[in-house]
Amino acid sequence: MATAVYPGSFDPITLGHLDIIKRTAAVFDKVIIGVLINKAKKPLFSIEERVELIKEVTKDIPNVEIVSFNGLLIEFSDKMKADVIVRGIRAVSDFEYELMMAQTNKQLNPNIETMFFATSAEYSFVSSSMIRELAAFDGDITPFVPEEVSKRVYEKYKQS
Ligand code: COD
Repeated sequence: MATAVYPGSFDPITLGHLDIIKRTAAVFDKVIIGVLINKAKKPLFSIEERVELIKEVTKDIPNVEIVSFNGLLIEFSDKMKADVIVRGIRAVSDFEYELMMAQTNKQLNPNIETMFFATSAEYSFVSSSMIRELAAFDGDITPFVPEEVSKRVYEKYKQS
């Protein structure tokens, strides 16, 4: 049984993330979505809110599990008994950081491979930071995130 960890901040989850999750779930027996707790800057959504949103938008994918984590990704992946860490690549600009991370993680634990999924063309420019910025200025984020997520993002900015 092959298990993949798909880690990220998911602040918030976008259709780009969801596309990678669906494609990973089609290849691996089990996908653990690892949601990072400790971020240097304050996230828009708390860890509980991010996990809840991911649960909601992945509820129809049976082999997905959502787990929050703190500390090193490679240690979390080992604890989850993962075979592979999955990352999405949108552009060459993603590649340098991803390569460094993959090589560091391989050095720390040679038993866990990193695999890259190329973004689907329609989501190649979609990122959580772009969603937050658009929403902060009341731009239309509905083409880029699941409906439940767009509602929650707009609510957040109305509250602040
Ligand atoms: N299309 C395809 N892929 C996408 C898209 C899109 N539109 N948007 C995002 N993705 C991919 C990203 O490339 C990434 O692979 C993944 O989805 C998650 O993205 P984010 O932005 O939510 O999350 P990141 O990249 O900020 O997550 C970083 C980690 C939490 C994985 C990282 O900081 C980490 O592992 N931290 C723990 C400490 C650690 O171990 N550090 C690494 C030491 S080498």
